[in-house]
Amino acid sequence: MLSAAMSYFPEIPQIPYEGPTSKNALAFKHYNPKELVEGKSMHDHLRFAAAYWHVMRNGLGDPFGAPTAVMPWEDYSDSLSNAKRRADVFFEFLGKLGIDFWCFHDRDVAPELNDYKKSTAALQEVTAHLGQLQQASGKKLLWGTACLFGHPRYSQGAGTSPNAEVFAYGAAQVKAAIDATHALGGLGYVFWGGREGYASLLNTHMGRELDHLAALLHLAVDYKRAIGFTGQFYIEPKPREPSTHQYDSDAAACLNFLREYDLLGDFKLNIETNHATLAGHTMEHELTVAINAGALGSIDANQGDMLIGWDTDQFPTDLYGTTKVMLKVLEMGGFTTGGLNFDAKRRRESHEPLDLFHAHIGGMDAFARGLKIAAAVRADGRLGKFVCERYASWNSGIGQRVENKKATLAELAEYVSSHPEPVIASGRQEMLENILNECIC
Ligand code: XUL
Ligand code: CO
Repeated sequence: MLSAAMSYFPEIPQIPYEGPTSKNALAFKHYNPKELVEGKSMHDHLRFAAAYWHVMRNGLGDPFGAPTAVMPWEDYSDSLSNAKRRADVFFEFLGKLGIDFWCFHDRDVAPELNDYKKSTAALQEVTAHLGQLQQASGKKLLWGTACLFGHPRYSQGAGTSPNAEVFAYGAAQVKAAIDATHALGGLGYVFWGGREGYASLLNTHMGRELDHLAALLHLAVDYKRAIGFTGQFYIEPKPREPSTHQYDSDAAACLNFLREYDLLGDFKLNIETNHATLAGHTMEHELTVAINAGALGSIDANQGDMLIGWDTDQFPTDLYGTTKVMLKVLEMGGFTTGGLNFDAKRRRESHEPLDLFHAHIGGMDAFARGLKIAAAVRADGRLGKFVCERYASWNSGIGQRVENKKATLAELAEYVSSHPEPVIASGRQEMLENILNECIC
């Protein structure tokens, strides 16, 4: 365990809030955890989490070049001492930024040893160490997950593998990852279908694969109940990358799958910004689809690069983006089990440990501003009022009868026959965009 005097980031102070006029790169300009917004602290609205896989395990390699990240604490071995030291580094990192939640994959925190029993024993040992670090720091696990996409055995899927033994291996790995999450008091558990999809229908039985994926999720629900794990299960939609066709391609596809297989009562969605844009949607579209189904659970906060077109997992800096996300979160009444997990990595050129801090400070400030702007939009009230008035014709008369399922087609024909041509009001999109810009100050 890390001794109090020892530091892996000796040059980095505890990151303070200094306000919008500060020029200190290692200070928050907008994220003031105790500041109240709509009567609740920023800390409790935003529930920031850091992703273990990006902070501790992402070497920043790309398809054309070697990893660049400088990690002075690493000996790059699969040893448990290396894994535990990494955990110490991560918790110092969380402490200095004031990030109180974290997320992990089983193989981020403990090594894959190409042997289920050995890998699981390693995970259990590192989990015990992580539990001590949580206890000492008060940090909480937002969610855990199993990496069912990295190892070659999963190259053709895990829950959707054509090979039943691979399915069994994936299920066994899910069991061990749920156990670790449960042991750490995790508030949730995510299923991202990393390779749950296909590249060609020439070799794929789509119907059987979907049935098997649902079977895996039902087995996980049964297990969760059996061991008394009360964390929320989430599915994380994403199209393409890695499979050409992912079964969980967007929020609507996931909701349809969950309904079809009678899983909707046990799952919510974990929506990620860069996944939404890869699906050809905006993030607020995906959030709205999830909210409408009562199924928005958590958010993987990042942003993509529209010029590159793959999952670049960049830190969120776009204030329109963070504002629109926070408008949806406020509209929903805030997170319950979920939060804002920075599923984001530095650019390959930002290879120094210091850049980890700049990246998270920027993301936290961008969301703090988004929260303040969203609250200002709601206090201003013009956008909300406009939408209410736009749909006012549904509140009485023929509109109300349709909404209440009282009207008949014959009645509507009679209504139209005895009324003049409808006059539709302007949607005023540009005026509303101007109002949003007025609130961004
Ligand atoms: C991949 C992705 C994953 C999930 C967890 O694009 O977002 O990191 O969040 O497996
Ligand atoms: Co993600």
